[in-house]
Amino acid sequence: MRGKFITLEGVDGAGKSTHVEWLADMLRSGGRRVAVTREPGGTELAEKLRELMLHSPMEPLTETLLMFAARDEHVRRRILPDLDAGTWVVCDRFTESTLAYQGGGKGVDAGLIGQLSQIVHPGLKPDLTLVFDCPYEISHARVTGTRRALDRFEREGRAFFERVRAAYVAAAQAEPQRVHLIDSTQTLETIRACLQGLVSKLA
Ligand code: Z5A
Repeated sequence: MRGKFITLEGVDGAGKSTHVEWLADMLRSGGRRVAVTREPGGTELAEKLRELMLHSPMEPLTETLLMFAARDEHVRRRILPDLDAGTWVVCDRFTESTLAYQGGGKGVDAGLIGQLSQIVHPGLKPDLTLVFDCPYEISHARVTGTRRALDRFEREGRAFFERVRAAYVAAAQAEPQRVHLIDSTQTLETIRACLQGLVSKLA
């Protein structure tokens, strides 16, 4: 049977990476084969593109096209083969990030992003998307408290952050069965109980 595709999303510092390995281990303890990966990244070339995107100034459209170039490599070389082999894939960010950051945050046309996603991953949509939601004050403090050098996205200001956050909220409202907002100001234990409940419905 095909594996399930779970993605974790949210504004920078909201806390998604904190839960990725925990989620994978929780699934493994239930007998699943699980692969953990991330975007941008997940293959050798996509990781090189990630470095460019995080640190080199570029136009929003260039950034969007590079995100999908990296995603094409990732989907074809890792995600689809794993899912087809019955492995569950837990991915730190996917196309919902492009809609939120390049679309909501930088004004790239959502229709164009939709077209690119149809070209790069037709028929592939996460079975479950977990959006870690967090107010600016808290996520910003988390990011600046854990880092020395911030990347290009983390250096954006509050207005950008609010547009990205609003795009995620809109995504959850548009597809409430598949996209779930998680209040990331809660304790790790409360968040994990919530994740466990959501994932258990996928089996
Ligand atoms: N990007 C894009 O623009 N378009 C796209 O299509 C894609 C990506 C795919 C890199 O992603 C950048 O790529 C990203 C968007 C852009 N922008 N940025 N920045 P990334 O996922 O690698 O980068 P990130 O969002 O900054 O991830 P991160 O640094 O791993 O942050 P996080 O996962 O949201 O947070 P965390 O590392 O799990 O937690 C941050 C801190 O908070 C840490 O010290 C935790 O211990 C703490 N924490 C977490 N949860 C809690 C709770 N509940 N209570 C207390 N403390 C907590």
